[in-house]
Amino acid sequence: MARFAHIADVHLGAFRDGRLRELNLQAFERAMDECAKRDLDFVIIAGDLFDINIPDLAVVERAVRKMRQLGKPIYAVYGSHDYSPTQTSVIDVLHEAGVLQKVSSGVYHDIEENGQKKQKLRLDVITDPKTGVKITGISARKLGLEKTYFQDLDAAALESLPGPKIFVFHCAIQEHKPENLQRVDAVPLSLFPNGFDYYAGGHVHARLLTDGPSGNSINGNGKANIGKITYPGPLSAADFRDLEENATLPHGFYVVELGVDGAVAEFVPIPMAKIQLVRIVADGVTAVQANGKVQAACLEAPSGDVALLHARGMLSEGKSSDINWTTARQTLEQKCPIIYVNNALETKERQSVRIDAEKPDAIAEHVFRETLADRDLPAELKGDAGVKLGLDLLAALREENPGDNKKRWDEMVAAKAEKILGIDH
Ligand SMILES: [Mn+2]
Repeated sequence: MARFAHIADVHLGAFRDGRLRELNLQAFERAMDECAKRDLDFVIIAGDLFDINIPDLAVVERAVRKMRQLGKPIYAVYGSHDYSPTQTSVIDVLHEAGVLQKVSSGVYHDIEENGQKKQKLRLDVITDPKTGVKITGISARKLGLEKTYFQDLDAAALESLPGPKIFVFHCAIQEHKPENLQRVDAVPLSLFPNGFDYYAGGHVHARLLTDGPSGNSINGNGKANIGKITYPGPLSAADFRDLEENATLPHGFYVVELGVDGAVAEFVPIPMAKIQLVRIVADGVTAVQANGKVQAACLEAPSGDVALLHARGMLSEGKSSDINWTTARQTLEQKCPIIYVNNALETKERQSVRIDAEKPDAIAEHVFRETLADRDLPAELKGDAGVKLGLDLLAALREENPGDNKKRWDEMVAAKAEKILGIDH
């Protein structure tokens, strides 16, 4: 019936180190080559094709060349990284240029439910011209606001569509959250429309493949017919954590065969690089001893393309800057040309603050408090008052742009900020 690729979280343009950025880009090029080799009908990109909404044009050029070469339809949603509420995204540009097609547009309309008028979101559905497969989906929005789209979704309209059909999304699912993301915002399965043959996910940087309709994927609203839910995980890597995982578990994408009996997915690994982990735990030792451990670990490290040097622990004496990182790097460079240092060593005097990294509000509050404490400021900008002011201003900036008019939105934010600051005109 149809054969397609399901790719997600490519994060083209990620990494400050140009060599890592290049490896990430090459992984995408190789993935496109794999798609060409397999003569697929189309490709689905479930968000975060790019690392930011306006990436470096050299990166865009390379990606576009490869997508054009493939010559197959590419259907995509925005991810949390390449979406912007106020600016145009590269995804919009590529959509207008015909390089890919966005599959997440829709309009709100009135419907009557149990005698009550309600506003419901009706999604546009694209039909792939060659296979007749119907594709629709929901993009990421800022700060997990895509949940409201799911809540407003006119699911009945989608469920009554004859198949085969694919639902593309970029968010975590409550029932399928990996352990390290337990506190992250997620959408429950009960808000997903039923009856799709394949649910192509992105956002969660961990691979997942559920059983599909015959398996255990009964969703929360009592209807059992929910198809395969899949996250391919990152195509290569976008940060230290991805690289760390990629050292032992190959990343890649899914090739899916959509037949009368449902979807069968095969994982296609895309080796990114030979990654060596150099882990040092220096708990309760002095900085001098820790330095010994770091240097020894670097000497013992095997060769590869990328070395991840990860040092953690609480030093009993001295500070992490006492460690000779330059020598450690030089030793590693003999064996791995690319080095990524993650120095998480702590000292008692200046213990880095452990806060719930999944809650942006707590982080913002903490950062304001710390920053304000160190500064010479008038009393009304210090302490709780200063923190509140900072948080209020941040909230005004975070608000979504309801329309396309950037200038009007800028003025709206400025007016709100003036009100918070008590500035009168
Ligand atoms: Mn991502």
